[in-house]
Amino acid sequence: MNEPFNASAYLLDRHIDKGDGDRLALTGSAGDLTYAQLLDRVRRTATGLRGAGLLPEQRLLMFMADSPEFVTVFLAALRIGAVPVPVSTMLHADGLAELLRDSRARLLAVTAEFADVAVRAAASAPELIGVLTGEGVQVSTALPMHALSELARAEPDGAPHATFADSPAFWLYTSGTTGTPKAAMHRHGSIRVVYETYGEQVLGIRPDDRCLSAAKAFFAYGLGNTVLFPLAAGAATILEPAPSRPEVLAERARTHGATLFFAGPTFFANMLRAELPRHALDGVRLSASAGEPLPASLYRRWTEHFGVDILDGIGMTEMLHIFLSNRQGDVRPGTTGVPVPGYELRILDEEGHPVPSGTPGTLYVRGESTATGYWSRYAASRQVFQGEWLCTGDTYVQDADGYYTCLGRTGDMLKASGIWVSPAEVETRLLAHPAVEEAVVVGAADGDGLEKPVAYVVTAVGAAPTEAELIEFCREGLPSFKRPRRVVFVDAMPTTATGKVRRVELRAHAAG
Ligand code: 3SK
Repeated sequence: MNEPFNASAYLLDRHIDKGDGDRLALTGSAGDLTYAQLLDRVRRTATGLRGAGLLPEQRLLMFMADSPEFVTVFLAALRIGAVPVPVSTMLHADGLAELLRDSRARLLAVTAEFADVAVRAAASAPELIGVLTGEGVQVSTALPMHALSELARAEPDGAPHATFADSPAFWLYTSGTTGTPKAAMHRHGSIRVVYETYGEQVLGIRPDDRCLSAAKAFFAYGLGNTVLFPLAAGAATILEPAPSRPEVLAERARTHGATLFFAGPTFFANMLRAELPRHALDGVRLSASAGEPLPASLYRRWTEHFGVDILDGIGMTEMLHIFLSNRQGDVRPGTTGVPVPGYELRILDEEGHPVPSGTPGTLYVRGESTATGYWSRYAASRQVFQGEWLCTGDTYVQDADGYYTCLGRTGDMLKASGIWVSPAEVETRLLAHPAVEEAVVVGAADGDGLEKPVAYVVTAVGAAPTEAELIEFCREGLPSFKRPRRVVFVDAMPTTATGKVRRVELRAHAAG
């Protein structure tokens, strides 16, 4: 039902109405804000955004570090019915300009770290009418500039704009690992959906929690962890504007009392590599992983070292957050667990028929947090949003107990000797070798033009395995046809802006 609903009021005013205004909402290096203080800032900034010319449903691009300014701008835009669009702070000026033009944004908000790039991009965005600047921004542009600190001195606005649960709320750009960026459009109501499903029923988030995320808030994963879940629960979020590094986050966790810690597999691996002390995350009651499958070996090493459990899950920007996850007390390492309550999954073969358990196929999901489509991308929307179902493009298999395991992107599967080979299976075997730190397997044509597995390997510090040794190790632990025919040693894997391995690049190299 499309009932009146404003997500900003849901995340803030609701707590004040319950008498929780004095509870801590934001903490971190920029200081603390209670719910009442944050709401006051948001209401003033809402007035300021209107004054800067932003109307309901118009876009405001956010090129901002995780900070009180980020949270304030995001919530103030939602409050007036406008559409905040947080984008990756790793973009260069050309990429940012492309998103400004694609979204037809009217305003661009920027924090000091990214101001140079932002003003260069703003010059190539003809529909922009102003730039909102965070603390310490020195640069200037031909456009009107509005300091966020000034906007926050405007008169507090009255009631939130009369949006509905189905009103456009915010957009998040996604490009997968190959394609051009597309904005997934989310509804106000989806924020409540992801909180009541994954937030409450999987994380079990409580008002006394403090959330810390290595994934930044411009990613869907980070936005949920850093803004949506903690504020929906009346809990606190720990904001870290600096790039995520293991030592920095461990220190932040200690000084600000993190109880929930969110990251992706690569970051968990980096934390182990950083040789942090065992007690570094003592106050953390639970961790969550997403972005790519968490190998069982990494899960075991991390949980043994830090003594904190990790719930591995999978989400998509198009679904806003995680819809398949392991559960506390029931983690099956190496699997992605079972559907989050509120979501339905099915695995289909190439003809669109459901496959029996044990047979791989493409994973589809349906749930109430699905984006309404991609902005201005009709063909791509029709491919991905198929009625109520969304095609994830991931190959999954469900075991007899109902647990789901990722076998890679549908396009990542390869055939060797005419039989499907899951790169993940070969990678898991390679990772079991003590000299292997990271492994990625792709398909490449051999001398006969037949596809065979090729492994890319980052070796453990001080180890120097030979190619023959690793191939033999795989032959011993796998059906022989699955063994890599070549092993290429690399210093680091090529990754996308969101830290996912660029398999497409490795495939091109292997073919090369
Ligand atoms: O990559 C994921 O697993 C993910 C998780 C939550 C939200 C968004 C994404 C892409």
